Amino acid sequence: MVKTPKFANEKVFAWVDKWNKVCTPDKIVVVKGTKKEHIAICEMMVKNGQFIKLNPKKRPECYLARSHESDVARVEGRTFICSQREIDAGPTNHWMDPEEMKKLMLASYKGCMKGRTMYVIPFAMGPIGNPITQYGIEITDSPYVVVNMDIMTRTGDAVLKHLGKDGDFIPCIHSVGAPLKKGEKDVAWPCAKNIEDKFITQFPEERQIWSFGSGYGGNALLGKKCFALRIASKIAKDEGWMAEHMLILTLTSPKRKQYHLTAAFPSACGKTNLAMMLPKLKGWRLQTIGDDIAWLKPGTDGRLYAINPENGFFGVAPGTSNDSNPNALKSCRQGTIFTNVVLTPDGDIWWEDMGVKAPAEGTDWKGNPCYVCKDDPFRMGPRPGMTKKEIKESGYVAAHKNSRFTAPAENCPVLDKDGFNGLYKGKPTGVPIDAILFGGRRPSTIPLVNEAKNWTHGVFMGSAAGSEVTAAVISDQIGQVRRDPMAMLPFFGYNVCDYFQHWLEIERTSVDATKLPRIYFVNWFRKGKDGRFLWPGFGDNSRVLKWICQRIEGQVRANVTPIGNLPLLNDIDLSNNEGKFKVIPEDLREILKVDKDGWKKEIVTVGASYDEYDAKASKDSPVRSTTARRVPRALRQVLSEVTIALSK
Ligand code: GTP
Ligand code: SPV
Ligand code: MN
Repeated sequence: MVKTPKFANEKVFAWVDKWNKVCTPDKIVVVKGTKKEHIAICEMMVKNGQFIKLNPKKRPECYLARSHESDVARVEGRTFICSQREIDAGPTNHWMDPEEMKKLMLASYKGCMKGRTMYVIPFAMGPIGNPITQYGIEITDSPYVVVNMDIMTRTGDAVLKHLGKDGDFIPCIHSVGAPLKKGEKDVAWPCAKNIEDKFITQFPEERQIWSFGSGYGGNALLGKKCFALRIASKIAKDEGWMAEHMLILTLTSPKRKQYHLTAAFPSACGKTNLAMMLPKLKGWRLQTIGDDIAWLKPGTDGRLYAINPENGFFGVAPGTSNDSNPNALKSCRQGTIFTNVVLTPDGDIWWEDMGVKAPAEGTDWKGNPCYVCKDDPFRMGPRPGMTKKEIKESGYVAAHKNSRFTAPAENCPVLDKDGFNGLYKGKPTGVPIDAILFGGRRPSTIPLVNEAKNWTHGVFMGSAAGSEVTAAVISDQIGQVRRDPMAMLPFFGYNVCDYFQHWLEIERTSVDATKLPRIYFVNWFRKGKDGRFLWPGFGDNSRVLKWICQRIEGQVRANVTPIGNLPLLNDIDLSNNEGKFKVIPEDLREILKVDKDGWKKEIVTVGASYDEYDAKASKDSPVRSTTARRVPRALRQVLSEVTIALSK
């Protein structure tokens, strides 16, 4: 066994020592968090065949990784909330008794790092020293995880220094689950190939994270979904704040008034795009604070203040283009890790809908050759000379649908540096939030934008959110609409009904509830009968954000309907309506209507999701001891009010 290194913090030492004994690595490296170290690990991975170095003239300090085919997205079926009692994990989570889970996983971890290096990553979720920031120690045997964590979080010595002798942190253990025999050569993407051998486990009471068998994204970069959402949502509930799957942005009006908005959309439903959007409306300026996670705390004035706990973007590559999201493309110009995209012959990268012509030949995400399509220079196929139709029918994509870039936030040309550093008017409070948006991919029924009548109605809207399942998760239900309350379905660290109650408590316990953000529901994804999008989206979404700001200022009236407050047709600013994508006025009329029949069905399925949550609670604890175990009465009340209003 190798010797456990010394740490000033006894708890850090104990965590590392424990796993050193279990995992028996060949070597232990404590991550310093310097650029030199980052590059050295990347270059070592190039030597080992785990990274491809991209052309430094085109993409300085950028690398490409190709994952194993079994390891391309989050695995919700293998994700567990192991609270002491099943009821505390709630009806939406997979649960197992914590002691049983530990026994099971310890057997997997035994000797799992043989032949490998154990890295110890001290990391911060949030700017180091900010009062909202929390800290973690991730142990991992994946150098890919180390360099991705370097980008996605603040890592290294500065964190250990901040922790001092007895600072607290969230202990995290991760292994790809692929020990090496003596002399055995490593593969390009080590992982446990059987899905049943992968575990993504949260222990919410102990505040620990154990992950095994996957090296990809939210399964392995434990600061992100496991910590900043699942564990943090539980801490937030206990302490009276909120950990949400939300982007944060700063919007400045032509009159220079600043607004801060957050938006919760499910995975691959447009957070990164909205967070960096280039407004089509002249005079409006948008800046990015975060693109995936927000931690919100009630301030002494009753407002909610938000920070982005992350330090980089783990963004969906396909679809990212100069037309859709130029600022994301610019964020990938250097120091970026690409995973599962196409490699071009000149050492650059390519993906579907990048808005860049495909090279004649390239290498697809599986490492196989791919070729430009015969009749569409923006597509690639697995054989030379294929037509667009042939490629489409084969279902082939050259870049995986959930291929991603890991880019440093500091690369973003429109980063709101103060907000990103947790500062507002020089103080480390985070930024005060004016509006919270919910949304999802809904081809029908849900209008372009809908304002909640009050906080409780807004919580209802969030609880009723639904979306088509995307490739961000390994699932056989991609494309089907599922309920995804607050875009948190895969990320609740506790019982969803308690989570709803917690949202309601935020208002009840507020020192000044009139200062809470207004709540809106948006849908950029309405489709016509012909399958075409009825709204151009992207930069045109600024038209909706302007309306929201005008509502906040009381400058425009609304169409008060049974489902909420909708814009009057003429209040959506259609200036500068030109370019590749345009708003078509008839379509706009369509997506601002209340589709009564559609809504009657919608509301029934919302009720059915509530019933499902309640049924599970009844099964687990037949005695109705606390209402918090069930969908809160206040939300049932809104449901019946909307139902009655729709029937009139
Ligand atoms: P995660 O990183 O998985 O949480 O995803 P995300 O919510 O950040 O989604 P992202 O912004 O990466 O967008 C995912 C996909 O949605 C991309 O293919 C985008 O092109 C597409 N998309 C984003 N915004 C819009 C929009 O306004 N309209 C349309 N039609 N598509 C959009
Ligand atoms: C998501 O799925 O919401 C993501 C990607 O942001 S992952 O980090 O893999 O969860
Ligand atoms: Mn996300």
